[in-house]
Amino acid sequence: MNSSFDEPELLTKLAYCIDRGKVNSSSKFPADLIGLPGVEEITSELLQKNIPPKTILDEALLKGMSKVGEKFRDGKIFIPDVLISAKAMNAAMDILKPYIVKGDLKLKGKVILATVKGDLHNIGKNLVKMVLEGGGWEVIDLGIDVSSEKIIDALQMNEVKAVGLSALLTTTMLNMRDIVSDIKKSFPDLPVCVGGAPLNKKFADEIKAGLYSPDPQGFLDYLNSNFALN
Ligand code: B12
Repeated sequence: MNSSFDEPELLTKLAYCIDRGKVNSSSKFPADLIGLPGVEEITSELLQKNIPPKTILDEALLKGMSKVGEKFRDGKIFIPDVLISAKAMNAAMDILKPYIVKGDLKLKGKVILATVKGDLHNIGKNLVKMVLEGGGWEVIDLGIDVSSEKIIDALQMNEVKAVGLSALLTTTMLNMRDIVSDIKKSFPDLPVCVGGAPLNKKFADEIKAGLYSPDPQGFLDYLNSNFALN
């Protein structure tokens, strides 16, 4: 479907579709956009017009997702809204994937995420993953119930800018303490960001994590402002 808009207008529309979670013209959601082109059509049209994938990523997809992250942080939208936008973002990234594989489009860097040993809660960690990926970062998701050894193995195999750890139980907060300490023994300068409902800055300072954010956006902002963007 060719919507015959010019490039800046298409980029703005694409950012809006990410923000609203509009995947394609057949999507039944959002109701007020039924029948209109979504991220799939607009991303393809921009590529057909020879707009560089990096422009599409920076000027539309990341702008749209950053709005989503900020609204979620400010309590203006809720988990289902983030999931819907993440679905739209993934649809666009699927179209851009061949350019990433070819090396035409570089992501900002790699981050490891894990829910700590003993803890099976992954909803919060998955939201962090979506927001970071939506922000242009490559996430190595080690999953739930993750040991220090698994994280250190992954760190040895990948050049990573930071690690994010999640814990939802007061009991597994203690495991988080050990994991942070193990990571810091092998990688003293690596930023480790901790999060999860029972945590606070005081605890993060006590376990010498270095970084605490109550929400995904805080971690994304940290990464974006501390590591050179390509
Ligand atoms: C869903 C849930 C489960 C599901 C998990 C399913 C899944 N796939 O995740 C299941 C049923 C498996 C479960 C099991 C248990 N649960 Co449970 N669970 C919950 C529940 C209802 C919601 C948690 C959740 O997903 N919240 C939504 C997410 C989005 O919030 P979040 O994780 O905090 O993440 C946000 C931020 O904290 C932050 N964040 C999170 N991680 C990170 C990481 C970084 C790096 C950053 C920057 C930010 C960040 O970003 C997110 C978005 O803002 C909570 C109660 C509640 N209302 O919170 C209890 C709760 C966490 N569970 C609890 C308990 C006790 C258990 C069990 C021990 C129950 C039992 N007796 O078996 C088991 C433990 C299993 C285990 N070993 O982990 C207690 C914990 C009490 C405590 N203080 O320790 C709670 C608080 C319920 C209660 N009130 O008693 N649980």
